[in-house]
Amino acid sequence: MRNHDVAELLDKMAQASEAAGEDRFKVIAYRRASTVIRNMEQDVEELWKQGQLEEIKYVGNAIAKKIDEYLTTGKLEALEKMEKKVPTGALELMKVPGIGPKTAYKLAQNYHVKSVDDLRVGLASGALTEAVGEVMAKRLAGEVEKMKEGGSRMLLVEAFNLAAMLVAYFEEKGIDVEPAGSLRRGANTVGDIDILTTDAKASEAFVSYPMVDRVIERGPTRVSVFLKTGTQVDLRIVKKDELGAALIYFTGSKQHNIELRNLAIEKGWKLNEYALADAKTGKVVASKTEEEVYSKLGLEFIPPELREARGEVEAAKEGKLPHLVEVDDLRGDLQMHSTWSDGSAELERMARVAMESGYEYIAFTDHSVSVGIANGLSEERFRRQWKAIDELNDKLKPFRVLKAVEAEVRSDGSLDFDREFFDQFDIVGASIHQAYKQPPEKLTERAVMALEHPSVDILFHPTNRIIGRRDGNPLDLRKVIQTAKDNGKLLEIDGAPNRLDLDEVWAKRAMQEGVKLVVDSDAHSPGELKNVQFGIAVARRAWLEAKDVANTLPLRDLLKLVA
Ligand code: DGT
Ligand code: CA
Ligand code: CA
Ligand code: ZN
Repeated sequence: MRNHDVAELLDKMAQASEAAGEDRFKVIAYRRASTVIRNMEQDVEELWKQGQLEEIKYVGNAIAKKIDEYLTTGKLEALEKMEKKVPTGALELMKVPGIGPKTAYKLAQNYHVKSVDDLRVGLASGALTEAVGEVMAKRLAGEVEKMKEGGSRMLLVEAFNLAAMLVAYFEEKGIDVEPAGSLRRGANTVGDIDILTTDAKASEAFVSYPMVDRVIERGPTRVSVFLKTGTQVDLRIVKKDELGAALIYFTGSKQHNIELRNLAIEKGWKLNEYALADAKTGKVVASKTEEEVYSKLGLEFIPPELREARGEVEAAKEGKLPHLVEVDDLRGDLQMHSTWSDGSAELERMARVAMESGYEYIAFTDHSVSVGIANGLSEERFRRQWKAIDELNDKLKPFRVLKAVEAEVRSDGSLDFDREFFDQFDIVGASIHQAYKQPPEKLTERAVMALEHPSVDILFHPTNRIIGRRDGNPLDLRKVIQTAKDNGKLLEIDGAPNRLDLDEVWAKRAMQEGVKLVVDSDAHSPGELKNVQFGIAVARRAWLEAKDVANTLPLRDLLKLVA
């Protein structure tokens, strides 16, 4: 799905037009179209292929042409031209709340402020007080500080894709690099990308990477750049003998490192990015591999996803770390959509791709009728779909396509069909999309009603959060978990990269309560089937083992579980 890319492109058009002093309505038009495309469930690429771009709300002829150019060529000439009119740095400055296009232009053009870092320095030294005025200078200093702390983080999938391209680029040049930081820990969002190498050639190769926008810093052991996406990437060049210690250090988390360091101190050693060494003599105890360092500290190897100071050091000491679930443990995927509702691919294409990825079964969970915007299915249309699924199953045997549904939990907690109809599905999932602004008690009641409904097997993406856009519904998740437990129902970890819902904290709690989870892709196109890997990252960060995840079961056992 390229919706995110296209939305970003339109945002950039909006920004560049704004900074270049273009007509205000144009700017608004780009923003509106961007918002719609970012949030819609249909695949923009699919609409484009069908020549239906202008069917999208707020996409007129002019914007449709730009999207077409971008999807055809991967570029947009108008944007490139526009960006040339804008002084370097102005776009980055506009990311600071309080800096509009005029101020950005002035700072970049007349005061040589080319980045947020320049701005920070300029504000701190008082050099920019005249330019923006005293009150504004104070306010901006505060904003810049806030941005440093978090600000714009990317989704795990974005960091993953950028890092994969970088790794491939280095590989082509015969240079080995290892991702570290929050990306390696599989965090939901990533601030910047950290990579490690032992190859000194990497520095030169890195600064000539075509996607680099600006080199922030270049030293013998550290090179930092901004990519054209605005992403910061930090490359560290470390000694071969010190790779293990460096990997631990730069994988973090900071809090995990602190716990390790304290453990080292207890043993009369010190631990830093170079080595675990004797505190007095400096003699190296371990440094080459992570395994050695952990082992000398008396710990089992701790998988990166667990390195969050959530009890993993204690568990590793006692040899009680979980044997974490892996993508390969999954035998099927229990949430995906086809062209019957809002997916972009036919049943058969989705099924074949799933089959090739090694699954034994999948479930199509097209929406039920009350989700009008997602083309939800009536009973009549489901019956027809079942026929198609029966035929497909004959064709793809022994692979099994399950009949399922993503049943909307309506605003009063009821579902679209009666029990008799539901019982003809193999699996029934329930979701709350509509009326999510109800008060917390009402939302909780709806989730509880769904889980108590005799036909429902799974509660999909329980909080309905969209990362970066809206927080999860303020449900009483303790009560939801308790209800799932009491009724033997499943809770989902939805692997769609902007959902990752349940999150790791609640998924772990559900597991500790004995509730089983399912990890799904929620794919709306074949390419999205591999999004289960991000759901698995959440599952691992939640300490889940294969036995805690229902779709690791062989089909027969799974069907028993949901019977
Ligand atoms: P992010 O980029 O905000 O998503 O999170 P991280 O965890 O990737 O953090 P980052 O990029 O600032 O640093 C990467 C790792 O390097 C971090 O997880 C631990 C280590 N590290 C960085 N700075 C420090 C520090 O001041 N103290 C300690 N103990 N470790 C640090
Ligand atoms: Ca990082
Ligand atoms: Ca970093
Ligand atoms: Zn859904």
